[in-house]
Amino acid sequence: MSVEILDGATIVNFLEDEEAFNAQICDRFAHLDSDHDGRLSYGEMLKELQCLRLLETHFGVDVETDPDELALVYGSLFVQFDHDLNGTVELEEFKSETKQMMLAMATGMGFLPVQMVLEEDSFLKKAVEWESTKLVA
Ligand SMILES: [Ca+2]
Ligand SMILES: [Ca+2]
Repeated sequence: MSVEILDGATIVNFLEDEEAFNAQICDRFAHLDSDHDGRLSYGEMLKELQCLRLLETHFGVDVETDPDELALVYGSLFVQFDHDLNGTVELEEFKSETKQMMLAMATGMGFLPVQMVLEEDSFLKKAVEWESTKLVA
């Protein structure tokens, strides 16, 4: 975990650099796909869903602590990724949904820099790192 300052533009610029974004998506997907069958089951997605949930709490959404409620939240997030409803999340689904979510987040953030606590391997952290390498280059 680290504290970073970012704004909507950081995220949008990162998403627009398709090469950098795709590389991160493939990385993340391979990392989550622990049985290497090329698709993410609910169990494999759970870690990612928990990160997303954590992010939502940054944006003022109530934190549900009831395990049953949480299971419902994760279930509905999973279905949001699983566009063809075949019970697993494929790379393309993972990519397009992650992109949508990050865009929504960027829009919500606007262009005023905000301070956020970021997980080391989260996409937002990658976006910040990506931006700092751009600035140095
Ligand atoms: Ca898998
Ligand atoms: Ca699917």
